[in-house]
Amino acid sequence: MKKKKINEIDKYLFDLNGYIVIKKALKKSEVNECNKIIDKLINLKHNEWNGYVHGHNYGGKEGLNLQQIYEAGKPFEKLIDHPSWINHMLEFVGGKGTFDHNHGPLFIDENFANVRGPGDAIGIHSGNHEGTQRGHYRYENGKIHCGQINILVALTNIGPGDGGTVVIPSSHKANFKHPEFDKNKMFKGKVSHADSMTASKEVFLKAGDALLFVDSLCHGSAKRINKGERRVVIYRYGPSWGFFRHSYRPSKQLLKNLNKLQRRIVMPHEKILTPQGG
Ligand SMILES: O=C(O)CCC(=O)C(=O)O
Repeated sequence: MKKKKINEIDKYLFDLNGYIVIKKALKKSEVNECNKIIDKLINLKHNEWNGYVHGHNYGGKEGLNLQQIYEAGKPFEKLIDHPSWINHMLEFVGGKGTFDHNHGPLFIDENFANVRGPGDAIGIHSGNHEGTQRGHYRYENGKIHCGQINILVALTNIGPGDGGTVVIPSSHKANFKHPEFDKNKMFKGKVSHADSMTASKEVFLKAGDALLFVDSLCHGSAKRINKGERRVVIYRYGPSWGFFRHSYRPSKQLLKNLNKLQRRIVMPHEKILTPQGG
């Protein structure tokens, strides 16, 4: 598959809204391969391991996270530099031809699959009002420079009632906190309704479609009310000098399996300099 070029509309809409949807980012066969692997991991409990994949949740109703999912086999390794979005990440994280690329063009600081059932959701969070470095959006000298871009790929169809991701379009540039932000955050497992917030948009996706967004976009999800599961996979990309969000590190075996670009994205400093040698 050829690497998808960014078209001018993608760039315009990403700058304008802080997100874009890439339709059919994964082929049906790629979605099926990922789901087959998740089927085998789905019974992991919080804090249990299966190989190098870790079962995790935040203690509320956000569903099961399968952290370090890029350790779960080829179908997930392929997502690291997937042709449907790698050019978008390079362009939107930016830094080509600068110090930012000294040890590699990008870095994934978190990667996981998330599975939610009825009643699950994630509260609204992020937004330019927080002013964080990690999620920031900046345009300068004709270029976009972002601290973190997320790719969220649907592995099941996500329509009304399925608990779609909710965004506040353009909030990556907002100067004020959304007045309904605090009452729609996650509180002790209770979530109010991100999808009912003024100016919110719930993003519906078909399995294989991907939502790409800058992390400073104010976002969360609707509560799933339908039966069954919502499955997504999320990889977060930033500059090569970033660091891991959690305490996980890639396994030696994973690093061996990867191609050069993937390896640099997963572990930008391949050779560690010490007085004893690398
Ligand atoms: O689960 C979702 O729909 C939103 C994902 C999310 O909140 C995040 O990536 O921080």
